[in-house]
Amino acid sequence: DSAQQPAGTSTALIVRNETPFNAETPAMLLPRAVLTPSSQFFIRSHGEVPNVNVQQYRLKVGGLVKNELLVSLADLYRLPCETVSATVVCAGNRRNEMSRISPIKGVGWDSGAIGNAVWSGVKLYRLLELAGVQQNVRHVLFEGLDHIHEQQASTYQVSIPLSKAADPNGDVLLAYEMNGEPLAPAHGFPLRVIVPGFVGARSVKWIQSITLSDCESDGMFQQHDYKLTPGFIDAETFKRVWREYPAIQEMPVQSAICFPPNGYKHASGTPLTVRGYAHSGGGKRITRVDLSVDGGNSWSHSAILTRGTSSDAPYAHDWSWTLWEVAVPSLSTPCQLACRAWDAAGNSQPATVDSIWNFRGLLNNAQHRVRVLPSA
Ligand code: MTE
Ligand code: MO
Repeated sequence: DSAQQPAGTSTALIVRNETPFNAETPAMLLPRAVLTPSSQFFIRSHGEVPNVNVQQYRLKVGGLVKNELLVSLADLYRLPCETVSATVVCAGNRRNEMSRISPIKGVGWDSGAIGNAVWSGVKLYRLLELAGVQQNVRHVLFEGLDHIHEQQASTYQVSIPLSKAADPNGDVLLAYEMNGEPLAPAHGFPLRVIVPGFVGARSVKWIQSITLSDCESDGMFQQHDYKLTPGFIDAETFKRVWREYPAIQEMPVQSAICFPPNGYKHASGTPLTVRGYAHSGGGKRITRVDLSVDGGNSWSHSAILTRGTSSDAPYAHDWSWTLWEVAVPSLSTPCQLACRAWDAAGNSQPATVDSIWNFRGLLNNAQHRVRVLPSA
């Protein structure tokens, strides 16, 4: 097993796929620290980790630009270095709960395909200014060096809107450091994109080119995967109707109970501290997390929040998750705990997984439920 374990990654990770290596953080470890240790940070890769020669490495910035750029790492290190604290979350986080309703193809994740880190590097808008954006540009395309397993010949390609990419306060970063250390190979060494507030799929690792364009990426991860569909669309139907659905960009509001785990045994009538995370897309601040001890029939507790974004920045810049805890003075068991978060736009989570089930198992942000059993 350890033969497959990439360098610098913790053996505590739950391996979901060996080749390519995909693994999640045991949810119980997540609320321990606002910054997820890099070694415990989940890994989602669609292909093998590419071997990069740092001397020869050049990032290409091209497409509809006034001056095409070929940027070495040394060039990047000479530009202003900025640090952004941001959560990365996979669109498939919590897919396993959807698979229990009806089987789904895709990596099986519990609630640990999420992590929060500080990322350092050069803001993308600076490179866009250096390259000169032509007037008809609407999208910024990213291409990784890796070759994806699902489509042997193709590299990993996605895009984000120019409005996000070119906004200095959008904080899109070309990051060479994670938590104050050089990126690990599995997390995108030597350079990756971080698109705060967007689905993890847009934060392209091992970035080799940035292309300015009047249209979106035509890559499969922009057009055919990572789209949210209604429950009545199946894989076959989707092959005809994929154009009708937009690519997922900003994440919805989300929260999960990380402790206790499902099926935890607890002496009835004694205190229990419940812990978890909450996060919303687009930088929207988490304003509240509610806890229910009766499966969501009533919401009896408000959580104490620990924000991952330390500044008092206005509502649109909370890129980091919020950790939360509720000390329940006396919990009668058996019971079902449920949590729901609210964000600054007043969004909250759907009550049931059934109501948002989709054939790809994406964006499961239903209220998270955990059963607690009496101890013997
Ligand atoms: N970038 C490249 N080049 N190749 C990939 O397969 N996976 C994406 C994104 N960037 C991916 C990629 C997905 S789906 C997610 S969720 C995040 O990387 C995961 O980032 P992490 O592995 O650092 O946690
Ligand atoms: Mo992902």
